[in-house]
Amino acid sequence: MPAGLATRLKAQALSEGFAIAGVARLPGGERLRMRTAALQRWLEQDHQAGMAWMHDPRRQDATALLPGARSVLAVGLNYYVSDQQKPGIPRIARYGWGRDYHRVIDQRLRRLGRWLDQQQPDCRWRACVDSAPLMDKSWAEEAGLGWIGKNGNLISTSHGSWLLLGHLLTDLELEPDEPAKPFCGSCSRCLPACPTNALNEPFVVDSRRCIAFHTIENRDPSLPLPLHDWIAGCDICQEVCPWNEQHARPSSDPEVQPRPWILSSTKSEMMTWSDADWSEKLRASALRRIKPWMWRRNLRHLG
Ligand code: B12
Ligand code: SF4
Ligand code: SF4
Repeated sequence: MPAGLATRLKAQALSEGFAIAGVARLPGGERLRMRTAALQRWLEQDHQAGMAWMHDPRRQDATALLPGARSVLAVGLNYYVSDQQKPGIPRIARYGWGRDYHRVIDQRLRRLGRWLDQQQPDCRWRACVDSAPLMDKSWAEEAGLGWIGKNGNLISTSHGSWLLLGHLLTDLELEPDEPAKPFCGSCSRCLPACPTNALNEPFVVDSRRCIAFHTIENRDPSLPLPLHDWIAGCDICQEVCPWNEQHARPSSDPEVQPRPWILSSTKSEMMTWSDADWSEKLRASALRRIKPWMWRRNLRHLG
């Protein structure tokens, strides 16, 4: 392996617009085995609610996604912007304000993969963003990007938790980074801040009680809990985190800048939008996962 390839790959990742990058070696250390066991426990306790795909066995074995995989590059896209939604309007979580992060991260990871091809022509790689069954947060933690906080999000000391994650698996043996150390310490602010008690146990998100799950994933015509002003995802447990208060850095990346309608549209305006209007507003957005009828259901549920 050419000396310093991992260092150059991480530098290349930053030049692609990622805020942070690190490398881990498969199969990962003891903590990754604990995370895999925690995932199994989470599934057994039905915390995945209706998300049947969470049972995919490949999630517990990264080599199943790329046979012969030896290393993984973990990257974080900073999606924090200084804009705020107008007070009193239905709330939409920040991860959905800009262009669909799956597309943004995937395109950038593929460019990194092609760069790797030039450095090491016989190598193999695979880009994974969220929809690929990989334990994104656990691998990012292993690659030193940050730790999994008590609110269930990966937090970095440099950017807080406003990071969307992606991975590039490769069969190359890259020099790994140190796994991240946890820095929640004695803080537990996020736990009582969750208005629906989805964080009953630190680190464990019970999707059945999580507003993000119900607004985005629940396909039932009615919802079992109050949405506390949210109609698409929920950022409460991140907003209260001191690491975000102190370390969120507004990004100038054009891909994460908010669509104006998200910052200003009222409930009554949104209720008049047709399916075609929603489709237009949600072009190339991660929020497209929420179908027009679900937006209306969520809006009605606000009361
Ligand atoms: C399923 C899923 C959801 C579900 C379940 C949430 C969850 N936390 O698992 C729902 C729909 C609710 C959801 C919501 C959100 N999600 Co989501 N989601 C995922 C997905 C697809 C899988 C996550 C997963 O494996 N969950 C299973 C459980 C078992 O894993 P876990 O959360 O890591 O929890 C375990 C660890 O915390 C571990 N653990 C860690 N430390 C410790 C310590 C101890 C002592 C113990 C016992 C356990 C423990 O134990 C936990 C449970 O057993 C990932 C993408 C991916 N492919 O990984 C995105 C992902 C986690 N989501 C993401 C985002 C942005 C969100 C939202 C912020 C969106 C929003 N604003 O609405 C919310 C946040 C809700 C929250 N508080 O976590 C990002 C997170 C980025 C980051 N910086 O962490 C990801 C990584 C997507 C991405 N590619 O960027 N999500
Ligand atoms: S996203 Fe909202 S509902 Fe879900 S755990 Fe965090 S605060 Fe609770
Ligand atoms: S609010 Fe406190 S306990 Fe919760 S994730 Fe942030 S630092 Fe950790």
